[in-house]
Order: sequence, then C-alpha cells, then structure tokens
Amino acid sequence: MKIGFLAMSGIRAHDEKLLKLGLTLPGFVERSRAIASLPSLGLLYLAASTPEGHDLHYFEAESADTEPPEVATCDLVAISTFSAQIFEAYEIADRLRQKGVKVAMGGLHVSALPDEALAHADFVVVGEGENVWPTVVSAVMNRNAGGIFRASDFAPVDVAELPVPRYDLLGDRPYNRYTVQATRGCPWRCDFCASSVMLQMPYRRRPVDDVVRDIRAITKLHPSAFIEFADDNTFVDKTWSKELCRALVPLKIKWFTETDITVADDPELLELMQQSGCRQVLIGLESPSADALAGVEQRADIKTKWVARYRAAVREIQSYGVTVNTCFILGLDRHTPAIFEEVLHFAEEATPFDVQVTLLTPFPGTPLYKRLVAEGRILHPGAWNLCTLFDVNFRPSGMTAQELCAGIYWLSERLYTGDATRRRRKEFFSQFNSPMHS
Ligand code: B12
Ligand code: SF4
Repeated sequence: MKIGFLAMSGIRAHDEKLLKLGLTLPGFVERSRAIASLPSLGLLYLAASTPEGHDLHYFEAESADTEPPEVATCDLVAISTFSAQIFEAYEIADRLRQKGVKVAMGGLHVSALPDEALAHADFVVVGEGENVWPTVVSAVMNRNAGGIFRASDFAPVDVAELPVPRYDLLGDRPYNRYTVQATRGCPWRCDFCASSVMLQMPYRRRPVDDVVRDIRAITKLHPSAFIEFADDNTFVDKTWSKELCRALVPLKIKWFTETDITVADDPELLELMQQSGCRQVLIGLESPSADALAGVEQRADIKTKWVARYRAAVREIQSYGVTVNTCFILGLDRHTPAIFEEVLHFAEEATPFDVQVTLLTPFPGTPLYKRLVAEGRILHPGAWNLCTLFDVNFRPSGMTAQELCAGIYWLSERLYTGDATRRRRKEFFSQFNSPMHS
C-alpha cells in the first residue's frame, strides 16, 4: 500500500492585535521563527512502526487546503494534529475520504475526543500510536472495519524498544530544528497541561544509547542539525540526566529541552549540560508568586513549593551558559490585573534570556477544561481552533476577559521591545562571564 503521513504544521493565533504585535516586536518574532518549523515526531515513529513492504511518504499541510495533491494518491493516510488545527485536519480528512482514501487520526486532541474524530476518520487511535498502528495498517489491507482503537487495549509501549523515527522520510525540508525524545510524560500533573501527560502513561526515560542512536540518525542526514528534545520534562532523574549529557558531549551538537526548575539544584548536571551543547531550557514557572500557583499542580502542589526559588534558579542555570526561557500563564484563577506588572518585574529582576507569556487555555481532556465546563466558564464551547495559547476562551475569575487581553498586550509590548530583549541578553552574558559557582 501507499501510506501517507500528514502533519498539520501551522502556527496559530486568531487574536488580531497579538498577531500584529508579533509582527512588530523583535523578541517575539525571533521566538516564533525558532519554533515554527518542526517535523511531526509522532508520525515519524508511526512510519518506523509500519510493517515492512509498504511505500511510505511524509507530508505537511499548513492549513486546510494546502495538503500536497499527492496525499490523495495514497491508500491510507495517517493524520496528526493538535487542537488548534483540528478543524482544518477534519476538512482534509473529509476530502480524502470522499476520494476513497482511508484516513486514520491520532494525537493529543483526538485522544481526548475520539468520538468527535470518528465522524471524520475511518480509524481513530487513542493514546500512543506505535503498538496500535500495525493493526490499523492490516485492518486497511484486509478491508476490516474501522473504529476507535485504544492503546490501552494493546501492549504498553516499551520505550527501551522504540525504533529510530523515520527522519529519512523528511527529505530536504528546511527545518531549523529536529526533534528527538529522551523521555515520555512527566511525573507531575498540572491541571492545565495538554502535553503527553494526557496520554496517561507514566514518566519514562529512554536508554541513553538509543537517544544517541537517534541523534546520530539525524546528524548523518543533516550534520549541523539543532536538536530539540520533544520531552515534557527531561531532567527529573538527575543520575540518568548526567549519563545522557555525558553521552551527548562527543556528538558536538547544540540542543534545547523542556524541564522543571530542579535542574538548578545540581551543579554537576548544569556543568554537563553546558559541556554537551545545551543552549536553552524552557521552564514552565507559570506564575511568579505562590498564591496563584496553589493547587495548580495536583499531585504534590509542587510549583507552590518551588516558587520561592525561581529567581535564584534562573540565575544559577544561566551562570553555566545555558539560557532559560521562562514561561508564564496569564489568567490563572487567582490572577488579578496586578499579574501583568508582577511578570514584568520578575523578568526585569531575574533576567531570563527569553520570556514566554501565554493565556490560560482550556485544552480538551485536561482537568482545567472539565472544571471550567462544570463552572459554565467556557466562552465558546467546542471552539478548538482557539486552543492556541494566545486566544481567550474562558471567563477568568480575577478579572474580565477584556482585562486579560488588554493585560497580555500591555505585557508583550514591554517584554519584547528591542531594549528589553537586549537588556536580558546582556545580563545573561554578564551572569555567564562571572559565574556564581566559581
Ligand atoms: C513539536 C511541537 C509542535 C510542532 C508540530 C510539528 C508537527 N507538524 O506535528 C509545531 C511547531 C508545528 C507546533 C505547533 C503548535 N503547537 Co506544538 N508542540 C510541539 C511539542 C514541542 C512536541 C510534540 C511532539 O513531538 N511530541 C512527541 C510525539 C512522539 O508525541 P505525539 O505527537 O503525541 O505522538 C504520539 C501519539 O499522540 C500518537 N499519535 C500522534 N499522531 C498520530 C496520528 C495517528 C494516525 C496515530 C495512529 C497516532 C498518532 O502516536 C505518537 C507516538 O506515540 C509539544 C510540547 C511537548 N514538549 O510535547 C508542543 C504542543 C504539542 N504544541 C502545542 C500547541 C498549543 C501548539 C500550537 C497551537 C502553537 C500555536 N499557537 O501555533 C500549534 C498547533 C499546531 C496544530 N497542528 O494544531 C501544545 C498542544 C496542546 C494540544 N493538546 O493541542 C503542546 C503540548 C505544547 C503545550 N504544552 O502547550 N507544535
Ligand atoms: S510540570 Fe510541565 S509537563 Fe509536567 S504536568 Fe506540569 S505543565 Fe505538564
């Protein structure tokens, strides 16, 4: 069979003013460019898990009507998307099915809402795809019935057995980063989190040798590739993390990952991160003070416990030459309009290299979403296209939706000016050049 793997690959924000700000502010534009071009690692894993003997092709569509015409020549197409582009993906799926192509859909959104997706796809896969996919492929070959296939009904994915993702299928598309996974999941459970924790699997670390093997597969094809770990929280286990960094040193790569603040507690790990080419860690601080964080992480209220160390931790990490991108979520239940100045002050004092501010977003499948539905606070139910992190779709409790919008404009205008960005970067270099730890 000819099998197509189609990734929805756009970046989305519907709020006109934020979009306009994004077009004019240098710090913002730079950040968008850095993340705007990444392949779908989920589909590359599926391709690698496809039984032998099929003709495999990788495609991308930036919007509903931009899928390459060749997609329609496939017998089976696997579509992957997140919530923001789900309606565009459904449009493509409907069109393909009208042309007789079998369509399978998977990923975070359809895992949360499989029944919705089944109206547009022959096969809907809930959860991790690797062990389910061969069954979907043989169902299509044997003209068996479609439906919803749940990973929980198959053997759990053993991360020590994951194949090398089929990076070779990407051809010479101009990505500015290539993704690799070192870990899956996260031990914490923040109520708003729409990452792979939603796939309901525990936190798992991959064998270091396999991570190195996958990076080598990328650098063989693209010798100067920048590596992005598509992890939720890489450095939870510090002993394994050091082993990973030691193994990365000889590869002479530059890399980025997402982690939590505890990385700042381990000087040896920070040193190894720097030596192995870590250029940036992205850390979800969510809010600069404890009151708004209470209860947000639901297992141990861990972020409330960490918050007092935030400023010192950012400086400590940066003193090792690893830049920090601190992420804040605006509109948490205890946020009042004072939050915008608080975040600005934090950024001015802690001087992280990058700051990301996004709006609290009720992604389907999250505890936050369920709570806001129960409280009647979703403004446009089912408007998944607003799941961009930059569009308000709920009634905040400590301010109005209008105040929340005005606040993110106000803050963005101050955080991302050329002067503010330059100042943070200058501070980073002075922290790095006069390390606290020497
Ligand atoms: C890489 C990435 C991107 C890339 C995606 C590249 C692409 N074309 O797919 C780009 C830069 C384009 C991107 C864009 C956006 N992203 Co993004 N992105 C990520 C990131 C960093 C990693 C995702 C990843 O590679 N995971 C690893 C793979 C292996 O997991 P997976 O995709 O879930 O796949 C597994 C299963 O889900 C399943 N599966 C997946 N697809 C399919 C399909 C089939 C047929 C089957 C059978 C199985 C299956 O099997 C896979 C293997 O087990 C995550 C954050 C993170 N650290 O995870 C955010 C994240 C996924 N992004 C997010 C968001 C909000 C966005 C944007 C809205 C940002 C914006 N404002 O534009 C857009 C939305 C684009 C869209 N399509 O809707 C949210 C998504 C939340 C949600 N549930 O919707 C995340 C979780 C970040 C966050 N914490 O908020 N993003
Ligand atoms: S720490 Fe980050 S990845 Fe983990 S549950 Fe919270 S938001 Fe999600």
